[in-house]
Amino acid sequence: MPDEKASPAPSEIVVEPAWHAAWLPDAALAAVGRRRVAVVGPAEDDVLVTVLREAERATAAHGGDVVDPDGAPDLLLDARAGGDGFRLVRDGGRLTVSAPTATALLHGWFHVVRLGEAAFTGPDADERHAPAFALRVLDHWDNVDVHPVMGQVERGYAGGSIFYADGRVRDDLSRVTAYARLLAATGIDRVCINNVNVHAREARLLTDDLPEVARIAAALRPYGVRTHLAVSFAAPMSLGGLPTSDPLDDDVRAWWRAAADQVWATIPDFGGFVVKADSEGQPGPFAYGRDHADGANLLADAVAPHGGVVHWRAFVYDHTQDWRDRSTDRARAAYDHFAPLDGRFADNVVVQVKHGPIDFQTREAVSPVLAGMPATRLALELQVTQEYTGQQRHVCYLAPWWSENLGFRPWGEGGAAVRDVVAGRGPGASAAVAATGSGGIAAVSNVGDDVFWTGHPLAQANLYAFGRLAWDPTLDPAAVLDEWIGLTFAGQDGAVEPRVREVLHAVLDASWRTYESYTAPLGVGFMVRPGHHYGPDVDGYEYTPWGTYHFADRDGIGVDRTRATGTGFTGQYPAPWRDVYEDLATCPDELLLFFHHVPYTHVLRSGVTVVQHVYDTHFAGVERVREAIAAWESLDGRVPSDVDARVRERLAEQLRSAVEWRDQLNTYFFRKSGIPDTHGRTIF
Ligand code: GCW
Repeated sequence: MPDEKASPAPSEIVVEPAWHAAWLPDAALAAVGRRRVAVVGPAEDDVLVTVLREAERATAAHGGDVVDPDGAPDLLLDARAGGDGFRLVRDGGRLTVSAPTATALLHGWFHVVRLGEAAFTGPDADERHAPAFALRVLDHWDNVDVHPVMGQVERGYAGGSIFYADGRVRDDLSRVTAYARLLAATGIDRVCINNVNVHAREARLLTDDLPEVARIAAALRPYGVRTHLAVSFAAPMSLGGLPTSDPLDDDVRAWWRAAADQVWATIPDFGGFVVKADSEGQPGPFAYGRDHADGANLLADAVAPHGGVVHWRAFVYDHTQDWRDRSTDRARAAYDHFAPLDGRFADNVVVQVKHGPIDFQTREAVSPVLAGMPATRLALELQVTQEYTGQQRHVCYLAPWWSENLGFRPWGEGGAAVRDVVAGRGPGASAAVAATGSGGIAAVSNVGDDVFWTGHPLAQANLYAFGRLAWDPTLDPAAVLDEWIGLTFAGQDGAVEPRVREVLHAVLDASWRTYESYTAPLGVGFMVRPGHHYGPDVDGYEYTPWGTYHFADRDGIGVDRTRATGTGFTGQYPAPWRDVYEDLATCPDELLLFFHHVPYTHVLRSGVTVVQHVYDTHFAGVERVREAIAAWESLDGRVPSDVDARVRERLAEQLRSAVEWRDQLNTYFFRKSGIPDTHGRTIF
């Protein structure tokens, strides 16, 4: 136990006045701020100016200095080098970070910040650091107008939008620049600033509102973050007054080209478009008897002269399904629509695939689309915003789950992993896919105008971890969490009190598994309240058109997706998984109900029956939440009081909600099956 006096009192920890400093409090820059720092490179480059400002800010706060390059700096930051990413050389006490661009140098600067004292005191080194994925995007589901049902930010759990208020782009965008700074410190360099459900008001960002979009781009640019827009496939009609949006119509093609020309004329470093088409009511090429390659290539052609990219989402399924029809399987939809189109997408189209075939569930199989399109640039899409994972009221550190998805090997042990596929290194990758470094990664942001950015202060860890995994998907989630703790909870001297570190690991490391344990069991998914998706409702979606069913009856539960007797979804996987999932004896427990319909008495590979597993995990999950609360409360004054108060409030709600989940799920399955808990615990 360290001396009480050695730990900073909450009042000494610097918190930004208007919003929380997240992982960049001034204290996190203590080590670098104590040094003599020099910056060289093209002085007219906005991002180089940012690097210089960063160095000035850190050294002013901590007693170091910004010096001339030949003034014997401890840290030389040089933006005139060649190669990819940045190079870090430690020679004696002196550190040099060099990069070909100011943005790469900025990423190098934040790498040094992350390392803290170790950056300067470690053994001599010569390292190259480059991102695994060329495209690292955060998607915002922000609306300009408050949507009557979905609000300002669709699936947002952190207040309003940082970009928009009162039906327009905010006048003061300083917070957007602060956001870009946080993102740059993780390695994210692209942001799509509006909802993929493009409503009438938001569609106009593409045309009338371009000057306003340019202001947002200008706010992101100092930190090397490029702007993308979600666009409506029907824009030629709704904005251009054309009678059609048919992708093969000449006037439609000309309209999109002119629109793209205007965008790049206004914002020369604009990134590209994101499209949700023929999905949940959004317009798309199906209306004209065209397919998604026709649709995506239309936009690709328009943005190609400007070096732009089109992120085209594969989240296409029938949301007007009949629950009585057992032959339609939502899990099959993306593969059925997209795999046959492999090879037809232009080189600047990225097909963006949700990690699972259903919808960002706490547990589901990895999408087989990721293994089925070797001649297409694919991106993995994750959800940082916790729509299905506790809505930033529950602690749920998602990096272990994302890491499992990134590391999944669709062709079995020794084969390529998903992270290789989206980097253009999957088996059979076409020359174009390999040459582009493929589609990389994208995720839905969890940020809003809440003082802590993410509602739950500990949900900041998810945003940080997404950025770090986008840079290096092989990082260990616990190590990433450790970095985040080290920066976010740095005391004035830049160090974190060991007890704080220990408790944050205890609360966060296994929190995703805890969440899984008290919610829907064994990969079956959903069981959430319809619409807002918070809290338990086992049959909430069972008789709806959405295609997310569990088929529980008095005898058993689960979705038969086998080739032998079910929907045939297992056949979308290559070997060995098509057979591993097909066979009850080899299907992993955690996905059992995703692939099979089994009796409640079916014995899992773990040795317990399905129904007993439900009882055991739901009782245990609530206990884990109680333990997390006890651990947090033991911190008692070691974290800033505003963070402490917010976390306590959220933990109390998490416990209430976990108890509700436990009791509803246990009671539901007890009533359905009539099978009592072997331990005789209370089930209502
Ligand atoms: O998970 C679902 C959400 C929708 C969202 C959709 C999508 C933006 O419930 O709110 O719409 O996914 O990913 O397009």
